[in-house]
Amino acid sequence: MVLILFGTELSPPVRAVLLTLRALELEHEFRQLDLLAGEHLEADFVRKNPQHTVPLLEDGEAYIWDSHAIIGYLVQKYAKNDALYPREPLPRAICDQRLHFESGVLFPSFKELQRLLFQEHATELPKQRIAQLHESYALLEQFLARHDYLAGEQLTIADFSIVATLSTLDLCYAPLDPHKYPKLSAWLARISALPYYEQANLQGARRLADLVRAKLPKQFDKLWQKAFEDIKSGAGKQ
Ligand SMILES: N[C@@H](CCC(=O)N[C@@H](CS)C(=O)NCC(=O)O)C(=O)O
Repeated sequence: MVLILFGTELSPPVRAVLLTLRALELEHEFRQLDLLAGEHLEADFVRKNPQHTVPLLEDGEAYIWDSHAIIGYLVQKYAKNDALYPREPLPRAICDQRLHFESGVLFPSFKELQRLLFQEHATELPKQRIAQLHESYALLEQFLARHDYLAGEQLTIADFSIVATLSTLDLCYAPLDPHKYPKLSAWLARISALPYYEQANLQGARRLADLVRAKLPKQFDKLWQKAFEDIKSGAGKQ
């Protein structure tokens, strides 16, 4: 039975699932939904997921939603080993803590910015919302203090969950300053080197950044001027 993923590549949590599917080399069908056109509110989709969020995974008779539940399920059910979602209590707890951080802290900041821009049609980003993103970046920098990956010395689904949102925030709302967040920048480069990263995550993040740029041309250019200056001055080189 082929797994069916409902969503859009514009959505970070959908891309966290795409990264996991690709890492596990699982065959799947990707059914695209246009959220801006309200396709996730249509009766057929709401019957499958009353919370009408994407991603939604269909596996045989089962419908599973929330990216964190989906990616944990995929590893537990289909992976050849538990490396991507450790079974030992302490490594599992650390991985879960990072997943909850994405769900409870990082993603809500992103979703609020999206709401302001695409529903309230804000023409400027509130400073305090951007400051909140930097608080999250600083915490992630600390999570990476002693290890190369977010939950330890090996890649886990916590990296997939957080990279999908973080890379989107970096491209759309708050470019990551490699001077300020050297470990986080190096981690992003490390994950970006995965062979499936560009297709499973970067393409969608770039597509969303184009939409954000069209909404906020002035602010976007200011954000990016700073990022380009950093690049020109050699900041971020490892
Ligand atoms: N915590 C959820 C968040 C899912 C979510 O809010 N997705 C957004 C797209 S990025 C969505 O479906 N928005 C439509 C809605 O909330 O009705 C997850 O990780 O799956």
